[in-house]
Amino acid sequence: MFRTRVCELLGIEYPILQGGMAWVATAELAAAVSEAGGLGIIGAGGMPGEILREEIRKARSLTDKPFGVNIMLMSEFVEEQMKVVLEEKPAVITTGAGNPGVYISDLKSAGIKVIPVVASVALAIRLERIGVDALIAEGSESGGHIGEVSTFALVPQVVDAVSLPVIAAGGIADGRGFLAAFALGAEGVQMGTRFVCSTECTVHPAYKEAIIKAKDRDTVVTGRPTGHPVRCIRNKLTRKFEELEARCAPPEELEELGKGRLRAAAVDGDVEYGSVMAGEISGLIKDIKPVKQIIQDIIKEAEELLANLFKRYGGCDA
Ligand code: TUI
Repeated sequence: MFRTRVCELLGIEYPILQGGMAWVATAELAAAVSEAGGLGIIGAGGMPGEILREEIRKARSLTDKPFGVNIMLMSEFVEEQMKVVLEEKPAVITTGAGNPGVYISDLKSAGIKVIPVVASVALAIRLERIGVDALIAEGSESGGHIGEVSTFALVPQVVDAVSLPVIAAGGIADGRGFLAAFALGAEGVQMGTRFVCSTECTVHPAYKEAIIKAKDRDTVVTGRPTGHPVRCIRNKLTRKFEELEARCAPPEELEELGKGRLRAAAVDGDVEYGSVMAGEISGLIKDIKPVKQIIQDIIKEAEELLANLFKRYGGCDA
């Protein structure tokens, strides 16, 4: 069940992608997700090209299955990262935080599948025209850098605007979210926060604990005045951002405050003064489990839920 064009395109068993989170989605996590039948994605984030090359080679040593690399288009290393991926040729590139238009033809010529993250219908239409393979429609429930439209509203609008397969992201962490995405017309899901709380994720344990402790209202969006809104778990750093924003501090001051903060949380475990980027669905996540179990549980839950919904609302006498 749930075999879609996304499975065919990527050569994977389950239409589940793991978000390519900077400083969090390492070769170990990506390889574990690919081994479990989804698509693991290395987060290139702010890595220099040669470090990215090592991560790609490490993932290759851990799995024979296809995996991807996410290129964060705001990174200062984008050009060298693109050069490395054109040489190393991972199966798939996802992009985020911008318009990847200028890189598409080189990536396609190298035989790499390209799946950009979009946060608007307009960019989805533009990218379909220039030949990308699928799209990830990411709603504002997501962690990290976000757009303005929620998943529930964005996904069906993108699905109606393009013929390409659409993968839903933002606010999905269990079988209910998975099935809801399919009801909206998606042919796959991408999850970030759920995979942070996996055994194989190499992020600092305090980062995982912060997600597990979080309740429904514990994520906040800061940085709107900079034009780069970011969703994180509320802590001393986000309060500092809120203070600066309340007194209309210049955007450069906000940018300065954010520098190096994701690394501080993810690598050093500074969950007070670091950026603990995580989605609104954090409140639903209560445990750390192996990647394989996360994927199996979601598929099983979605299958049972679909059967129960059909029993209750489908059929002739419904
Ligand atoms: O990229 C993300 N999420 C991220 S990147 C990141 S690293 C970071 N570190 C410090 C500060 C800020 C970021 C953390 N989380 N998600 C994909 C995503 N892409 N969300 C929204 C977008 C997006 C936004 C605008 C994609 C395209 C876009 O288009 C602009 C245009 O030119 O049309």
